[in-house]
Amino acid sequence: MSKVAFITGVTGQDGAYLAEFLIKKGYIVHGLKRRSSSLNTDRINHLYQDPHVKNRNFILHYGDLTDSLNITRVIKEIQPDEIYNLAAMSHVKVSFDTPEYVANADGIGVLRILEAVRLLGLTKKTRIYQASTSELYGMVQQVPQSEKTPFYPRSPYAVAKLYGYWMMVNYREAYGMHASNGILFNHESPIRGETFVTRKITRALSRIVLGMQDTVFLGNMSSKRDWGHAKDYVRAMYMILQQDKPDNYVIATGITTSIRDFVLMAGLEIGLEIVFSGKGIDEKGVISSVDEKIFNEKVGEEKIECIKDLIKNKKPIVEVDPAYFRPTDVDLLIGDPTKSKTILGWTPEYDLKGLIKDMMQYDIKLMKKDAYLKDGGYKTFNYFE
Ligand code: NDP
Ligand code: GDR
Repeated sequence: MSKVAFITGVTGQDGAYLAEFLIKKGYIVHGLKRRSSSLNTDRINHLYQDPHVKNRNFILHYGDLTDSLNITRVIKEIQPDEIYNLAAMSHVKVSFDTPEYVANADGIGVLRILEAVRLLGLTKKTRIYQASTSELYGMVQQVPQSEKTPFYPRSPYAVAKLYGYWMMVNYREAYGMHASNGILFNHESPIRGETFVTRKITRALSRIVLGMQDTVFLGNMSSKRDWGHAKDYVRAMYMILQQDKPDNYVIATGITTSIRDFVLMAGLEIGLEIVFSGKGIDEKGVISSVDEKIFNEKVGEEKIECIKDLIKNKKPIVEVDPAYFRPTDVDLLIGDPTKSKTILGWTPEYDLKGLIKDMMQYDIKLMKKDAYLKDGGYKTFNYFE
């Protein structure tokens, strides 16, 4: 008999990778998707199965984490062996604009799932994974951060996630439920949301070298993140639910890098050397040189003259816009993954260089497609914030 998994947030970055991973493992995967005025299933279209096909192993349900009746009904119908609660309004900056909604979806949403499982009498059958986050550490109390580091959340998003974290612990202790928290540090990929900083950078650099955009505006470039690849991190989620006992696990690489250095590394990936000068909101990044061999191989020699012009004119390609500053930011995150390494046996396959290579390759190709459409007189999607 195949195991049955229920993934909330299946249309998101992690949901898409996890659904693919579990289907390959032989699971029947059910996913919760929100109704939206335009299709929002881009990341999972390759997994889609026509509802008229018999014995489907990927099934979508309409729903929303803010609707208890919906969540309870869907769980009743599915009777899942495993629930992965990945749904959330996951953008930290946006959570300052929509704090009440975030408390409802990201915080109370977790309670709705736990209560549904309890009320339906599934506490012994259903294991639950909660997408907890390194944002819980906020103003960090220890470096590096482990499962024992005290939390100090710094955004409405992180405060809502803190509620969800402790609800998981409480239901585990109160009702003996197999309820686990993965405290995941930032993880990215070619299908990362376009407004998170890594993807914003890889997309913008790709557009700049193809002559489709002049500048990328960023916020706080000095903050540091412990970045991994989402493919490695969804594997950790699965491993957490295969343990006999529920627990909390930090998933991280143990290496931290500033946003500024991410820009430099993304540039080097396609042969560009970028240098920064100036301080605060006057900081700017320009291309100082190009490795033609790498550039021609990764982008294409037809664009080399434009790059030479950018170098000659010293035209800034990176600038600061305070609109992207947060009322309170998280300056430094670096995880200690010792527990997940020793107990789960989890180790990441990608390092940051490999992650950036994957993202740049994807975005160069994507933007070349856009440029081609534009040149042919066709409309392209608007991807801007
Ligand atoms: P995304 O933003 O890519 O995906 C979020 C998913 O949640 C989308 O499918 C979205 O649907 C769905 N969603 C949002 N609000 C609701 C709601 N009210 N009801 C139902 N579904 C909803 O996030 P990621 O894939 O990057 O992250 C997955 C989870 O892991 C999130 O909970 C995030 O907070 C957490 N996390 C992420 C980390 C990261 O670095 N990526 C690190 C640590 C934790 P739609 O497509 O319709 O918008
Ligand atoms: P984060 O990711 O807040 O860590 O949350 P994000 O990529 O948004 O920001 C990382 C850091 O970069 C700085 N920054 C910018 N951020 C954005 N989005 N846009 C910019 O232009 C920009 N310039 C600088 C930010 O200030 C911040 O310091 C992600 C989400 O996936 C959460 O859901 C998840 O819980 C955490 O990672 C772990």
